[in-house]
Amino acid sequence: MSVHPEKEKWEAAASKLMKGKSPDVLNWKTPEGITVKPLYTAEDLEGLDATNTLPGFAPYVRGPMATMYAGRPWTIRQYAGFSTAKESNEFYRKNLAAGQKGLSVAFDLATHRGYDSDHPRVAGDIGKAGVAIDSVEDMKILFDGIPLDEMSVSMTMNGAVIPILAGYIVAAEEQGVKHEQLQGTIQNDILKEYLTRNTYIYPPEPSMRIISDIMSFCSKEMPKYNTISISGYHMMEAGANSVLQTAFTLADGVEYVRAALKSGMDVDTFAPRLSFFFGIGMNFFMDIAMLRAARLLWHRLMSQFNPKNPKSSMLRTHCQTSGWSLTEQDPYNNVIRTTLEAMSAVLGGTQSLHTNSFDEAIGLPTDFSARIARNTQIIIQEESQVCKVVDPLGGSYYIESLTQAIVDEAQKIIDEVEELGGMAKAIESGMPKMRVEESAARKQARIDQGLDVIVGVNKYKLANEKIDFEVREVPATVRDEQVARLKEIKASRNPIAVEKALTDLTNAAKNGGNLLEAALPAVRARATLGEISDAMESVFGRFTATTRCISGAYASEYSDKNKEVIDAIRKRCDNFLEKTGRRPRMLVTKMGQDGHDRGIKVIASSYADLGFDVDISPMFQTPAEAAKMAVENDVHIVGASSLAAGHKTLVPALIEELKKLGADDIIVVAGGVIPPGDYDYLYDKGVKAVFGPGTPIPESADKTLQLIEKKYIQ
Ligand code: 2CP
Repeated sequence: MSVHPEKEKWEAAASKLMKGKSPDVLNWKTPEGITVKPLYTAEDLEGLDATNTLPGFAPYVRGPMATMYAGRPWTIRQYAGFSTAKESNEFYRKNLAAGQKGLSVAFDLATHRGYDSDHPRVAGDIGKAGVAIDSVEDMKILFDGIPLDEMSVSMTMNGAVIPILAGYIVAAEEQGVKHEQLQGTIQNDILKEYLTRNTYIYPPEPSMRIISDIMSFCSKEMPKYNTISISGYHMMEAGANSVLQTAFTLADGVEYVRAALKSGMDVDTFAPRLSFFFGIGMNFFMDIAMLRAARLLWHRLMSQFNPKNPKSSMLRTHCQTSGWSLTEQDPYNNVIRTTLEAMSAVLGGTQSLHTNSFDEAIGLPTDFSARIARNTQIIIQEESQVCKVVDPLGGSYYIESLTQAIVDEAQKIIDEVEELGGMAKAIESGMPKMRVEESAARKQARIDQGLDVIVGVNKYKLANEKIDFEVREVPATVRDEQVARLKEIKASRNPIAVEKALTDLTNAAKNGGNLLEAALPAVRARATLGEISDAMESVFGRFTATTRCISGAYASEYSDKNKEVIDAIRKRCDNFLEKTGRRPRMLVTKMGQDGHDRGIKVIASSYADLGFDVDISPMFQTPAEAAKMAVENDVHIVGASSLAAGHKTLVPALIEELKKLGADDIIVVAGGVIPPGDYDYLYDKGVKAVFGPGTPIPESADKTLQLIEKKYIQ
C-alpha cells in the first residue's frame, strides 16, 4: 500500500483551512513522547504484522478469547471494603444482588502492613480504607452467605499476603469448600509496592520467595486460582504515562516468571494463572491501544521461556478507572470521566473491570455513589450493544498505529530495564521510581499552567462549590470492636497449638518449606494476622524505604510565558532567605499506614523547584515520629498528606505531639482526600490550611508561604 492517491489534495485542503499553515502543526506530542497526527490512513498500517490477526490467537492483540464479550462479557468487579467484616459483608451481598458479578476485597492499611487492630502504630487506620481483618474469624464473617466454591473473589493484598490467603483458604475449608474449587485472584505483586504502592512488609528477597511459594502451592492445590495480579494501576496513579505503565508492569511480570523458574517450576504450571491489572486514564484512545499493546508485548516477552501451553503467554487483565483523574471540584463530572475510562478499558478488551465512584476524591464511596459506578458498567454491557463485536476498533488506522507506537516505546524501556539486570535490580537503582515521579511532576506543571484541561479545576470553574451529598464516615468505634474481638479470640483458643504452629512457621521461614502451606495450621489454630506476620518478620525483618526526590522536572515544564507565576514565588523565598538567613523550610509527611505518596512527592519536588527547603519524612510515621523530625530539622511548617481517611485522628495528634515538644510555633497544614465537611474540625484543632485534591501548586505554595512570612518576617 502506498500513499493515498489524494493525500496531497487533503494536505492542501487542510492547509487552506489553517490559513496556509502545514497540517503538521496539528501534530500532538503525547506525554509518552508519541507523535499523534491529525489524520491516519491505510498507509499507516503498512508493516504492522499484528493487525490482521484473530482474537484468541497469538499474539492476542485483539483479545485473549476468540469470542470475547460476544460470548461472555467482562466481569463487573467492584473493589470495596470498609469498617468491620460484618458491614463489608452486607455491602457485598447488596451489590451482588444488584448486578455485580465478582467480589474484590479492599483491606484496611493495618491489615496490609501485617498489624493487628490493637497495634499502637495503626490507631488511625482501622477499617478506614478497607475492611479490618485480624483472624480467620473475621474472614468467615466477611464471606458469610457467599459460597466460595461459586464466587470468584479477588483480594488486593501484597504485604500480609500469607496470612490473608491462608485465612481465605481456611474460611473456605470451614464452609466445606475444597482448595481446588477456589477461583479468584490475589494481587501478590510486591515489586510495584517498592516502586509505588508502599504496602510492603519484608525486604525484596523474602518477598519474592513468598510469591514463588504461593505460585507453587496454588499450581498444585488451587488450579483455578490466579496467583498474582501484576499491577500497573498504582504506577499510573503515581504519575506514570501509558508507556511507562506498560513497560514497568510487563518487566515486573518477567521478573516473577524468572523467580518461579528459578524455584524449579515449569513455565506451563504457573504462567497460565498469571494475571494483570492496568489503570485506565483520560487519554481515551491511548489506553485502548495500551491494552492491545500489552497483550502483544507479553506474548513476545514470554516466548523467551518457550512455553508449550498457549495460555502461558496470553495476557488477561483487570482494569480500574483512574482515581487520580477524579476531582473534588464539581464532582458529578467524575461520572462522565469514569464512563469514558470504562469505555476505554472495554474497547481495549479487559477481562474484569472496576469503575470508581464519583465521590472518591472526597471520601469513601456511599451506597448511592457505588450504585452509579456499578450501573455505569451494567449500562455499557446491557444497553449500549458494544459487546456484540469482538475488538470493534481492530483495523482502525489510528488505533493500530498507536498500538504499535506503544509496543515500540515500551520495548525500549523494557530493554533498559533488562540492561540494568531486570526489574528487581532496576527498582534498586531507583530508575523506574524517578521516571514515574518525573512524569507526575511534568503532568502537574501542565495542569497548573492550564495546558492539560481539567474541567472544574483549571477551566470552567464553578463560582461557588456546593457539595450537598453525603460522605461515608467510618466511626472510631470500629477499632474498639476489633480489639474486643481479638481479646475474645485469644482467650478462647488453645495457646499451645498456636505457639507450636507459629514456631513451625518461623522455622519454615528460616530453613525452607512452603510458607503458605506452613501458615495454614496457624490460621486454623486461630493465630492472628499480626502474629503470623511477626512469625516471619522475626526471620525476614521489616523493610524501610529510603525516600528520594527528583528536582527540576516541575519548573522545567513551565513555558517562558507562564514562568512569571513561579518566579514570583521564588523571589519571595529568596527574600525570606535574605531576611532570616534561611529558606522557608517545610517537612512533608505521611502518617499512619497510608502509602499513597504521589502527593507528597509532587509537593516536595515542586516546592523545592520554587525555592523552599523541603524535607520528606519516611513513610508510615506515627504523629510522635513526625513531630520529632519536624523539631530536629527545625522546620517552619509541616504538611501532612492524608489519602486514607486518617486525617481526623492523625493530624490533631501531630499538633499535640508538637506541643509536647514545645514546638507549637511550627505551623501545620494538611492536604489530600479530606471531605470539606471535616475542614472546620481540622481548623479547630489548629490546622492552618487544608488543600484538597486539584489545588494548583503555585496556589498552595503561595498560601503556605504567606503563613510562614506572616509569622517570621511581618
Ligand atoms: C471468559 N471466559 C469465557 C469467555 N470469556 N468462556 C467462554 N467464552 C468467553 N468469551 C471464561 C474464562 O476462561 C474463565 O474461566 C471465566 O470465564 C472467567 O473469565 P475471566 O476472563 O478469567 O474473568 P475473571 O474470572 O473475572 O478474571 C479476570 C482476571 C482475574 C483479570 C483474570 O485475575 C481478576 O479477576 N482480577 C481482578 C483483580 C482485581 O479485582 N483487583 C482489584 C484491584 P477459566 O478461569 O476456567 O479459564 S484493587 C485496586 C486498588 C486500587 C489497589 O490495588 O490498591
